[in-house]
Amino acid sequence: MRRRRLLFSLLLVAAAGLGTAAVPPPGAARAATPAATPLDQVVPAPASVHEGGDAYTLGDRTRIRVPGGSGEAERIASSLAGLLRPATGFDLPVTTEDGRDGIVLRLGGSGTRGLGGEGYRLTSGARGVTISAARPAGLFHGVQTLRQLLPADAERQRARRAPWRVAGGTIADSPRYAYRGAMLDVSRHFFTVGQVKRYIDQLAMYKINKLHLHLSDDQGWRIAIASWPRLASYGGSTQVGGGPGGSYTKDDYREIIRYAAARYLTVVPEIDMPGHTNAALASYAPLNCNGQAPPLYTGTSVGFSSLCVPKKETYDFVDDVLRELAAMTPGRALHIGGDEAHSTSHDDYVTFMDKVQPLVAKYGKSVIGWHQLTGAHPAKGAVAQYWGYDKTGTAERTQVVDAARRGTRLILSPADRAYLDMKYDKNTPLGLSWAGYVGVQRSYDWDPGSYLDGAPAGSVLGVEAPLWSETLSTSAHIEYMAFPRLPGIAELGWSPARTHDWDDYKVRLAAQGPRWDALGIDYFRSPEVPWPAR
Ligand code: TNX
Repeated sequence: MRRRRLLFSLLLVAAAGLGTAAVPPPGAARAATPAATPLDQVVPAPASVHEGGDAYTLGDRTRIRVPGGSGEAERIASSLAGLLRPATGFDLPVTTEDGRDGIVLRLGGSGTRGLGGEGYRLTSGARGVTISAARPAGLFHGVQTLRQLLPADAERQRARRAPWRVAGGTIADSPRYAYRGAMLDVSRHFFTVGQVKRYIDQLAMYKINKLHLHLSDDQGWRIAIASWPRLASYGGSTQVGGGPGGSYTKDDYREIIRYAAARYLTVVPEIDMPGHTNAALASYAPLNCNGQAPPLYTGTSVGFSSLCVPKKETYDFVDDVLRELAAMTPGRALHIGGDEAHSTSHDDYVTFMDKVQPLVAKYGKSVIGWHQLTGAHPAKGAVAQYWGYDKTGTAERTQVVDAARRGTRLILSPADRAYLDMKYDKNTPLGLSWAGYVGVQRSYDWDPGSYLDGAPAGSVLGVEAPLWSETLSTSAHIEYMAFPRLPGIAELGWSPARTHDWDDYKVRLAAQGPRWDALGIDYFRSPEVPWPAR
C-alpha cells in the first residue's frame, strides 16, 4: 500500500513536471477545502435525506467491502473501484470481509425492508459509507448516488488531487415508477454497439432502467433475423441521407442486452408495424400487396408504408420475426410500434393488431405499442406509450384515457415534454420542432401522475424519453440532445412528486455540468440552468 502511495506521488511529480494542468504541483498550498456535496444535491432527487454527522474521506487505505460476497454485488463493487481508481489513484481493493470502515455494499439485512427491488439506503459517517439494498439493482443505483456525492473530478480518467469526501448522513431511496425508459432510434441513423453502450452508461447514471431500441423503420432494418436474412443485409443497408446504415448481428444484440443488464437496464426491442415498414417491404417483394418491392428509402417522411394486412405471408413474417426476437430477448416486453399507420385503413389496422398481439403472447411476451394501439383492441396486459402533445385532440386523448380505465397501462412520453429530438429553442442546430421547442424547464415541469386527465393514477407504469434520429448520427449529437433534458425525465420517473420543484432542480442539474465535462459529454449549456463557470 505504502509503495503504491509512493509510486502515485512520483507519478504526480512526473505529471506536474510534464506540465499537466490537471494536477497541482505537490506541496502547493491547498485552497480552503470545498464543502462536500450535500446529500440532497443528487439527480434524481432521493426520496428521503437526513443530513448530519461527520463526512467520510476516501483515502489510500479505503477498501470496498462486499460482506459475505455475492457475484453481482462483487461485480458492482469492482466497477465502482474501476471508476474511482484513475482519478483518486487509490488501490481500492474489493474484499468480501465484513467491517464498517470504507465503502460497504451490503445485500439484504433488516434496513432494506420496504426499499423494494430497486431501492437502497446510503449511510455516511466518519468511518465509511454503507450502501445496503435488498437486490443488486438497488446497490447499483446507490452507487450512482455515491458517484454524485463525490467531487466531479472523480469521473476523470487522469489523477487528480481532491479531498474525496462524502457528506455525513443517510439517504433512503426507491423509485416512484417501475418503468423509467429511454428510447434510441437506431433505424433513421444506425448507431454501433459501442455508441449504444456509451448511451447506456449515461442512462444508468440517472437510474433509467429500460432501453427501448427502435430497431426497424422505413429507412432501415437493424436486427438480424435468420429466417428472413435480407431484412438486415438489404433492409439495413442504408439510412437517412443515404449513408451505409448497418445492423446488429444476433451476437451484437445479445452484447447490448448483456451490457445493459449489467447496469440494470432491460432492453425493450421495437419492431414498428404495420406502418414504418418500408425497409422490410423493400427487402421482400411478397410482403407487398402488389408483389413488388419498393426501393429503399432515405428521406424523412412518415406514414407512406404498410404491411399487407390481408396477406397470409404478412403473419408468417411477423411470427418469424417475433419468435426470433423473443428468443433473444430476456425482457418481458416486445414493442410492436403501431404509430402513424397512415397508409393502413382503420379496419385493417384493427385486424392487424388483433392478429399480431396474440403472436407476442405465443412467444411468452407482453405487448407495448404506441398509443394508437388504443384505437384497436389492446390485449390484456398490453401497455400503451402515449406520445401526444399539447395539440393532440380531445378524441385521441379520450381514447387513451378510456383504455387506461379499462386496464391498459401507460408509459408517458408526451412529445412536447419528453421527446429529446425536439429542438430546445429556435437556434438549436439539431432536432425537429413539430411538437414545438422543448426547453429544459418545459421538459421537466410536468407530473406523470396527473398528466392525462382522467387516467387512473395507477395506470401509469412510468415515463420514457424517446430520441428519434432523423437529424442525429453521432454520439455527440445524442448527448447534445439528451443532456440536460434526459436527467429531468429520469427524475420524473424516480423521485416522489413532493420533491418536484424547478428552482431546486435547476441548481442540482447545474451541478451535473462539471460531471459531464469530466466524462466528455458534450451537453447543451441551456441558459435556463445556472451552470458553474468552466
Ligand atoms: C413521430 S413518435 C414518430 C417518429 C418520428 C418522430 C420524430 C412516433 C411514435 N412516431 O416516426 O421519428 O415523430 O419526432
